[in-house]
Amino acid sequence: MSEEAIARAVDSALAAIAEATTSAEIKQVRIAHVGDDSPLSRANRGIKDLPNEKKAAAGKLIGGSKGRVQQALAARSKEIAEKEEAEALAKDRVDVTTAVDRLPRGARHPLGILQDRIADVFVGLGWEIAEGPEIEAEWFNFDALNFDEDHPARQMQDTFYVAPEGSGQVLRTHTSPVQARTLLERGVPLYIACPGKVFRTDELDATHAPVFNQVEGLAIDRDLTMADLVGTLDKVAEALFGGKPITRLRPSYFPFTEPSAEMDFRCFKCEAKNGLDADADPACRVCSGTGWIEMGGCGMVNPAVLRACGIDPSEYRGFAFGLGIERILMLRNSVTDMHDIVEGDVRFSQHYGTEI
Ligand code: FA5
Repeated sequence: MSEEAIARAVDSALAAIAEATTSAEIKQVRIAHVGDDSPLSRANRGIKDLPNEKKAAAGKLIGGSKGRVQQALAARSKEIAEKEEAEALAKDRVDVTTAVDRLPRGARHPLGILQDRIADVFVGLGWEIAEGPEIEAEWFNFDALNFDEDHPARQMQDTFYVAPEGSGQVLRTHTSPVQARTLLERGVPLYIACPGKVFRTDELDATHAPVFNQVEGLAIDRDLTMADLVGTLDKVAEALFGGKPITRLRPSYFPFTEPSAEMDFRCFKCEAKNGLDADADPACRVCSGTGWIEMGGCGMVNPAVLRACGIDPSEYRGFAFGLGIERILMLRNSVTDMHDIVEGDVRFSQHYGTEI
């Protein structure tokens, strides 16, 4: 290849490089002008066929020419890459002021909201909120509450025992152990409410769950009577269900209260506002036509419990009650199936709105 031909090859390569505007074009220019089949590469391969005395000069010329083309290629490639990147960034620009699809909003579970609301009711009455552990000593869960050694509630079908056998620990089956704990810790007089989780070996069905919530109430003072218990329950019912709810107590039995009662609220859905059973709506789905809704157990604290906690029952007495919070939620908001409460589908929680 003559010197002129090499100069022409260089000129034509530099012109092609200058004209290329995209990375695809510059790639083609590279193949055409410095690729294996390009005039300069062919000339390079031809050096070996030249007479020895011409080889050095030819090598210098061709190598230098190819070097110039490659430098120009590198410079133009860099320009093109920068230009293309700038264009891509401009095209992908995000307008941060544009409205975007939000992540689906979560919701507080209505049980938590109701629990806070119940706690507020008691705080409003001047009571304190107490807490106890969910893994509880058998002594607090049963013995301190006057349960006999062979009380059926101690049997495995009701209680989750914590391994190993004989550990003396259970998952608390009710919030009542908080009674003994707070009596021992805080002394008397005492007015406490304790909302919290409890555990029983119940199957999950429309009205039962193995893990559910109760709120315990305990008031111990010098002159408390059943009338104070009824007055307190009326206040709680009024705060939770609105209006002037009517409550009734039915005789019952709990080892830790004497006398004991089941507490019913007059059905808030029926028209039976006068408290007469005959007024109940036989078709009412909330109370099954009875006119009454069972809310929990209550009674005057058994002197044996006070004695177990070092309190003189001739000086102090009081009342206690335990309400099922799921039960309150079901009745208050017409939830017909416990599964909806425990399954954790956010759509269930969402329509309660969020109260902080
Ligand atoms: C008790 O647990 C007593 N500790 C209540 C008490 C406290 C009585 C203080 C006297 C003084 P009971 O086992 O009846 O009582 O449960 C109380 C409430 O918990 C029931 O009325 C019901 O509303 C709720 N409950 C019981 N078992 C379940 C369950 N498996 N799922 C959901 N709620 C339940």
